[in-house]
Amino acid sequence: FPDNDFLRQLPKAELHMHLEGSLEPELLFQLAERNGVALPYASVEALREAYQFSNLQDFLDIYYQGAGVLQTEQDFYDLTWAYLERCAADGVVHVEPFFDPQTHTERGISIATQLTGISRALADGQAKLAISSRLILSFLRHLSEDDAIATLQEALPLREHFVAVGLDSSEQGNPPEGFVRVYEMARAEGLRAVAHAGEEGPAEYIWQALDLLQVERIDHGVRCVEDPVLVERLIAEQTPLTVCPLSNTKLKVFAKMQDHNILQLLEQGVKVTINSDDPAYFGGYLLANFIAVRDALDMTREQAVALARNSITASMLSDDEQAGWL
Ligand code: ES4
Ligand code: ZN
Repeated sequence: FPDNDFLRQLPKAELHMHLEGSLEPELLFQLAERNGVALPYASVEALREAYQFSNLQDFLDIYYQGAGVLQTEQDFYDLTWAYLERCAADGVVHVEPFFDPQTHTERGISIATQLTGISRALADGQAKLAISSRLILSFLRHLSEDDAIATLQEALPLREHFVAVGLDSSEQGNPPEGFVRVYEMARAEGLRAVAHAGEEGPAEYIWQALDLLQVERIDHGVRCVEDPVLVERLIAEQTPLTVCPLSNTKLKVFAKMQDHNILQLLEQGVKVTINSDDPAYFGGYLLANFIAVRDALDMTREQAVALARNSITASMLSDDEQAGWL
């Protein structure tokens, strides 16, 4: 089985992570102090102890509360830069992170403030760490489609900073069919499209994301197994699934890592990748996710190589850019 160094040195891309989900308790406390924000936790340790979730909504409540300390352009820079340093340590060569603009515009922080801080860190990541990146603007599905459209309109003048749109937050009861217009508008602007589907929601939401939103990747997608016809389609079209093993166990999508279906999907021919989702909340960054899958599911070297390779070929890098890592 592949040892940690073997997994670290494999060139890997991370295609599913939320920048706000890489806010470590230490930085969260620092930013709270810097910005004069009162926290309902006495210490870094007390905050970490609160990171016990029984489902997605449990997590989202604490994640949105944590994001409240992010206020200035420098805060968004520091958040993004800390993530990129973790990537460098894990052998991640390319990242396609999400940011959730509505989490911050709701608090009076402009998309320009968010995007300039994030972009400056991503540019430094390329210059100083040789990590390439493409940023994804993600809509919150618990808010209305009109709110998503207003968000897209506010972001379009900063169009050069992001390449795609995504859809995240509370999945059940907020199906993709509610966001057809905003995805149409985004695609008309030349933006690419992905969406979370089939994490807690049913296989039907994966069909909708593919057929109605015309996404090129499904974020999570692990509930596809409940519909064999859908699995056949994902294999035939080689639609990537950006799977997040530690996230899925922390949020009880699977009771334990031994129950996770990622290697079954890989062996069936589905183009699955490994990702960290919200690494500060779920117990580890990309390498920790590879290690957790190896340890629980006896991942072979060949499977590790295939997963790393899938992360490159499922990325939004051009064929020429991908070729350098294959
Ligand atoms: C998320 Cl794990 C997960 N699922 C849906 N939306 C999210 N936003 C941040 N993490
Ligand atoms: Zn996610």
